Amino acid sequence: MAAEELKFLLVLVAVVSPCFADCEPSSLQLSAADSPTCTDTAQDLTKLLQKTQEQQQKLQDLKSRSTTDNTMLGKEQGEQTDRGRESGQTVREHDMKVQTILVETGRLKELFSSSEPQYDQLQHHMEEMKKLVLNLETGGVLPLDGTIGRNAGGPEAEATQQHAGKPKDCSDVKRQDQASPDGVYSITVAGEDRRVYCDMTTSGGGWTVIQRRINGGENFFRTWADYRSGFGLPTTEYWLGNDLLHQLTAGQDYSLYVQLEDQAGEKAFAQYDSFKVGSAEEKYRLSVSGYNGTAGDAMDRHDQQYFSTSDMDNDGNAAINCAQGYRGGWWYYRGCVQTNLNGLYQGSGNLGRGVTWLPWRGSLSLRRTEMKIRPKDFVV
Ligand SMILES: [Ca+2]
Repeated sequence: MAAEELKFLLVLVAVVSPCFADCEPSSLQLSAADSPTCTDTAQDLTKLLQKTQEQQQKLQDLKSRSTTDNTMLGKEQGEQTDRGRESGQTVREHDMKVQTILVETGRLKELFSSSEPQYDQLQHHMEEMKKLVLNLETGGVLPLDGTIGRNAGGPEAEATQQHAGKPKDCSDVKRQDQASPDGVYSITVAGEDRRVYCDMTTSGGGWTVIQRRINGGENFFRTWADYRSGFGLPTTEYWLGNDLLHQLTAGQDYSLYVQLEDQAGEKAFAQYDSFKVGSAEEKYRLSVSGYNGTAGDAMDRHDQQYFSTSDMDNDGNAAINCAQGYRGGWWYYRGCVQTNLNGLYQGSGNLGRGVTWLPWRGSLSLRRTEMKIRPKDFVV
């Protein structure tokens, strides 16, 4: 703008100079209108003065607008700073909320972990209650859980079992108390406490149930790891676990009792004098012999076989995976099955992959099965 002002002043001087040069000062003062040249010049001068004033006004306007803009800019900057401050404050508030939520989540996790045993206990009691109701409805077909009777007396009743020494199996429980009813008891094997179902009545009692199917509520088509550690509930359907089977039968000679019931409610049994399960390194190899019973000897073909699951094929048949084909975990042999007690629970269906005992009911799936073991030297 300063350059434009300077240019304007130079033009002004250039225009006015001839006027002063051409006109006498007196004539300019007294009768400028008399001189045509000076009159024109005066008019030009007036216009230029007006333009000057206009330019000055414009300059003034621009200055004041600039000031206004600066003021507004300052104000906006101030507002932005405020907003930034507010934004920072909001982020801090969010951070604090997130921290609070994390602390609360941790507390809930802790609470949940500490509640798990109570939850398991409640779940167990619920199963017991369901069973009691079922018993009442069916007129006492299912055996009652002995722990209900024992726990009815409170902690004192539980202590009675413990003070008498920790039982390693159901035969110990029976020895400690001949009046022990059928039901769930705690046993201790290799320092590990486990809850198992004890059959205290069949053929003198003292049987530790290692497998049971009653209603198809439990999935038995499981992995090597599941069969190793065991699964299910002792009150309903379960597999004790291959590690525990090995630990129990490695230290003492055991017998096996297999109880079967078909869809019509017909019953049969198979008893074996000797039953042993090898270690994990031995792929839980089965040794079973000395049959007697009414169901026929289906285990004979499974004797000396390794345990197999769908994810661990030890069946000796290179062409197929028996565990996968027969949907279970078992001591499958080269021809797969003579019995498949851990197969699919199929009710009255017959798909050939069911809970079978071929010498008795062919490939018809059974309704109830129980495998239970007891030391060979147990005196009835
Ligand atoms: Ca195979």
